[in-house]
Amino acid sequence: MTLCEIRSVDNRAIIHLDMDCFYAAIEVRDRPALRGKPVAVGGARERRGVLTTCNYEARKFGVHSAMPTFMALQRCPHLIVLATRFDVYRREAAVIRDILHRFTPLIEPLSLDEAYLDVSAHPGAPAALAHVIRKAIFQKTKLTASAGIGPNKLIAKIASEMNKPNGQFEVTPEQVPGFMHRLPVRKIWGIGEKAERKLEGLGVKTCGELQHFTRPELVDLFGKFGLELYELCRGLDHRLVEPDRPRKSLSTEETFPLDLATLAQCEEKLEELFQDLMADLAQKESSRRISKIFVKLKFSDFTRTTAERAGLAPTLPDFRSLLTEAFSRTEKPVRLIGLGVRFTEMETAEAQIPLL
Ligand code: TTP
Ligand code: MG
Repeated sequence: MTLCEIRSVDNRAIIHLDMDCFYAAIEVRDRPALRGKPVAVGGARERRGVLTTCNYEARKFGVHSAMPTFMALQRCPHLIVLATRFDVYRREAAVIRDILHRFTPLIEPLSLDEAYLDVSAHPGAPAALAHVIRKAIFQKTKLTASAGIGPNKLIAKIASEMNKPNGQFEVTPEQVPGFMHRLPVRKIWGIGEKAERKLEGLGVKTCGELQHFTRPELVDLFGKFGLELYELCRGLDHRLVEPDRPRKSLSTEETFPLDLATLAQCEEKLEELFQDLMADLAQKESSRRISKIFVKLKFSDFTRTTAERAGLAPTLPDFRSLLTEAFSRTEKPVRLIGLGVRFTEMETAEAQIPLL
């Protein structure tokens, strides 16, 4: 058990962070002439496209994600519909992820633009911290984010919608009963349209009203989920933030336009690849312990070999010796060289210690 898990699971400091109209915000940022205009991102009307999202100006017209583009244009004839640029969104998401990692290693991404952060171990007040995080994201990306702060994932996620866009909302543990009392049942994950209608038929609209049901009654209505619902409608959620698994290795590689016929030619390329790997390592995984280094070769006939050894340091001479070993196995012309390191498997507790 990690130190973090010793804390009560019901009283943690969780931030749910959600970028505002993420794809659309990126497009508007990159095309300042579009600022203030209704903008959506998705497939063209002519190709029976669907919108992935739209900005808040477009939402005023009733346009929303997953809406067919032709329908969106009926509601908002001036809507500007742009094609998606996933590579740009992914790059931006990685920049944001790096910013979040400055504050806690306990980050659970939900999608490209959404994540839970467990900041229980952080000395600062969680709402102030959410503010600092949002500001850091804006300074770096010129994109706004909204945040919800609460004692668990359920509350934090619901709270992040309360002051969207570019806002945040905190529900302290003391405020949970009042917050849940008024909350529409639909806000609870697991309650979809069908369940909402079922409850409405029983005269139940808010979580406060749902709290009058006993566990067996809820099981009768919703099966096993009824037991969870009994807790959720009281604002209790025992799910922990589950961080992404740390990467096991990091590598860099290059495919050459002309095959390298000799070891000397391969060695010439080694230094540049080595510098790339070192720069990447410093930026992304500066504090991880390295267990092995390796050199991978792909040959002109598309066969491949990897020379790998434990206990070697990631130095140029050590990579050179692995290159020699790999090359001498076949001496075939080389079309690709890859250099990499493998990390020691980290214990979760070890990953968390720096913040405690
Ligand atoms: P969301 O966070 O759901 O939406 P959003 O960021 O556009 O708007 P909000 O301000 O309400 O948070 O989704 C994030 C991105 O995921 C969104 O920009 C586009 C993409 N997406 C789809 O591709 N299809 C969908 O149906 C939805 C909902 C989102
Ligand atoms: Mg979003």
